Amino acid sequence: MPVDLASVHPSKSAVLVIDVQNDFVSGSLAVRDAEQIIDTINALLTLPFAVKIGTQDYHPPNHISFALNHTGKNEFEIITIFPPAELVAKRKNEDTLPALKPLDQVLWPVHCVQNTTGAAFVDGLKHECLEVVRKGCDVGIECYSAFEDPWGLTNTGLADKLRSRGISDVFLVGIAGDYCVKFTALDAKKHGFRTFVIRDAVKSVSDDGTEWTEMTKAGVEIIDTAKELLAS
Ligand code: VGL
Ligand code: ZN
Repeated sequence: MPVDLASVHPSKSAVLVIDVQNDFVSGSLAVRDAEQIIDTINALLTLPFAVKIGTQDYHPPNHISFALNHTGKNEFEIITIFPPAELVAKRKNEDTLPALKPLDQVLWPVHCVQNTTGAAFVDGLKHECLEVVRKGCDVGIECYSAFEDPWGLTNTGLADKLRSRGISDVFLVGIAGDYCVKFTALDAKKHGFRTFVIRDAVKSVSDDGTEWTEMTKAGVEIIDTAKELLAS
């Protein structure tokens, strides 16, 4: 069903440009054809969104998601990770809360290391207008979502930032559709934002397309092409 864009107000809308960084476009974790969405994203950034955010995956060199940091493990193998005890202990009323479950973690090539070119926005992206939000900065925590880690132990402040600026609707574009875009969209919805993902401004690692079904089921609205917004 086509999305009713007449109900969208730019003054209450934010665009979230997810992880358009060198390593995901031409570097160690390059997503196929990712360079093809840059012009579309730049065109969207000319629209009068009240808030324009650019997220960066931003890992320390010893990050838990890097295969290199796990002796005897290969890239793309899956391991089980546990919530870091020192962060769990800091939870308010920890003794009354349900235990946090271990999670599967894909082991990635080293990517988006803090203060490296790989972590920088790609040159072609018109990023001067973007407010930067960084995630994955803690050694022991993977954080695909630009809002918070999967255990809710750390958060980037993005939800509060958007709320304090009167944002009700968010539009997501970027990389990777099946990781950071998907998890950010699901969290945006969970936080109560009307959430749109612009399909032709997203590239995924896998091409099975399951992320689109998953997002739709969660109430995320998919806009097939940026042209629908650029023309409205
Ligand atoms: C991402 C894999 C590892 C992403 C981040 O930005 O989608 N994917 N870290
Ligand atoms: Zn990462």
